[in-house]
Amino acid sequence: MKYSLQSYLRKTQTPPELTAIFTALVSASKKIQKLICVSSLNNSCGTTGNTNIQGEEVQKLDLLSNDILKKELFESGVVNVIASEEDDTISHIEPTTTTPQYAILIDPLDGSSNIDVNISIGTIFSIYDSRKQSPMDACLQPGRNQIAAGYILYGPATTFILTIGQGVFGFTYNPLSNDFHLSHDHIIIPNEKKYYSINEGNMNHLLSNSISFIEYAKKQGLSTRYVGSLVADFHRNLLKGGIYLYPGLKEKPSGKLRLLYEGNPLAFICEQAGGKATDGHQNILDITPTQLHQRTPLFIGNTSLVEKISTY
Ligand code: P6P
Repeated sequence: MKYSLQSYLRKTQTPPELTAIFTALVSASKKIQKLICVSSLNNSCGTTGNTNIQGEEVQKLDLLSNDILKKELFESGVVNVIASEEDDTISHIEPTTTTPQYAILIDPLDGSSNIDVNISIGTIFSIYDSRKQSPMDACLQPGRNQIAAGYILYGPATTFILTIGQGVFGFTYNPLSNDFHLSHDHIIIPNEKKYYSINEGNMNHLLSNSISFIEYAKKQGLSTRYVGSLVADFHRNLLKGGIYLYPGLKEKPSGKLRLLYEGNPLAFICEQAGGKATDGHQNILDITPTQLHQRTPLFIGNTSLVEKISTY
């Protein structure tokens, strides 16, 4: 049996506080995965009838996942502040010990509109040191300051992708051992570019640079793949080569995706795998956030494809 996530963290001498956070995320992901598998059987799928601060319909599993993640992370004893897509503002506790404290930013269940149609969805997380700032300022750091980041993809397999700044590694859940085992040792985005991912239904709302890029991508023979779950589209392009685009639109110049818990963690992962992420002008990781839920255009994947956008 390949390294478990825990044994891999020990082998790489991951700091014990980070190991505690990953242990909490593993525990939460096992619970979330089980809920997803039976959601259509126990009425936990569908919407709550409410909309969140994003103005999006809240799926029941969004809230259940959010609650599970926050409970596990705060119980780790090393997290003092959490920002979530599902919460209007931060949740924080006064540190009870002198051990390093961390801020975690999460998209509890990205792509949750796909739950009811059995398409892959995921939890995205971003980790910062929170000892030197107020709880809110700790969450508003540029992506470059991330200590670690990753996502758990709930698909045909449940895969935990992470980086602590020393490359990107993937661990896949084995129901027989009830544990995650190393399955992707040091992911590097392939030079061959296979896919471009964009909602072409927005064609009439796209700015000229995105339209020009789509034409370029077609001429280059890239295939289009778009499942409506950022984490799934990103993961496929990370492993196979390609680019995901959610650009600014004529009516929404900042686009749809959120900088803090979608753009930054995936940009950190992508850069660690040899790729790049920009907002069309600057590296995502260099943006200094001003608001928890601020949105950003996102172009992420092979460096050559991402930089091509900036030429338009
Ligand atoms: P659209 C899901 O709500 C999400 O945030 C991403 O996971 C996904 O890529 C995108 O929105 C889909 O948005 O406008 O294409 O339906």
